[in-house]
This record gives sequence, C-alpha cells and structure tokens, in this order.
Amino acid sequence: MQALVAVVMGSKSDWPTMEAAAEIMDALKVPYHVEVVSAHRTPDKLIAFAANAADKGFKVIIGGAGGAAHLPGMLASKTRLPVLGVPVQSKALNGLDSLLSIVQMPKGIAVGTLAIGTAGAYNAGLLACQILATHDAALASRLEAFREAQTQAVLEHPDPREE
Ligand code: RP5
Repeated sequence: MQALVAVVMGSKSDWPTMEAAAEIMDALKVPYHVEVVSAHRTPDKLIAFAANAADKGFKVIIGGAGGAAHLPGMLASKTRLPVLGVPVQSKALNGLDSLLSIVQMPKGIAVGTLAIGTAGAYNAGLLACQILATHDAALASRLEAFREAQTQAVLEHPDPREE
C-alpha cells in the first residue's frame, strides 16, 4: 500500500520515541514509511529525501530529532509537504535544546512543532491523520470513533483512585 506519511528521524536511538507516531497511525490504519535520515551525518540523503518526497506520494512528513535538531527545518526547506517536527528528549538538556531548535523557524519556511518526547510523537502521528482526513471520509470516521472512545474512557472512570 502507498505510504502517505514519512516518519524520518535523525538516529536509530530516536525510534523508542518515534514509534509512538507509528502506534497511532497503525490504530487509524494510515500507511506510513519509517527511515533514519540525519541532517548532520547524512546531509545529502536528507536533501534528496525531502526533494523527492512529494513525487513518492507522501502527503505529510514527520521529522523527529534531538539535540541540535535541524532535521525538520531542513526537510521543510526542500519540500512543500507539511512537515511536523518532534523534539526528541535529549540526555543533556531534557529536550529543551531539541524543542528550541525545531520550533524557532525563521519566517517563510514552516514546521509544525509538537511536544517534547513520546506525547509529541504520538500527536504528530495523530495530526498527520487529521490532515489526511480532510480528504478521506473513511479516515475521518475512524478519527471520530477514536476520539469518542477516548472521551468515554475518561467519563466511565472518573475516580482517580481506581486502578
Ligand atoms: C540527533 O542526535 C538524533 O536525532 C538523536 O536524537 C541525537 C543523538 O543521536 P545518536 O548519537 O544516539 O545517534 O541527530
């Protein structure tokens, strides 16, 4: 099946964070591709990947990286596809470095920045699904069902002491 979302990350070490994006896309039955593409270690691959992404049929790119996290911004500079950036939680600065590197894009090249860590990765996957759902009624229905189930799970278990 044609992958609609590309999930790229700077290192294999980012996968434990980025697999949260895969988790929600699996749940919502959205086909995706995952690949390590490093802004610093494989810069030529990064440029080629972003430049060819639209022609390959991707509709959204999710880029996760930590530290001096140039990956999402550099991807965005070479593609018109929406790029969602996930700041991976770094050891040295707890991901604040990653967040600031990704969120502070100069005017003219946009990156949609999510939260630090697995919540951000999960929400990047969710947001990618929401973007695709603007042109996919079946996916829109699955999203509505997901949100309803989430709401019901909270409403049915209001006691915070409950296991
Ligand atoms: C970044 O450097 C990666 O995105 C990763 O978060 C961080 C550390 O990479 P490794 O040294 O674990 O490969 O480029």
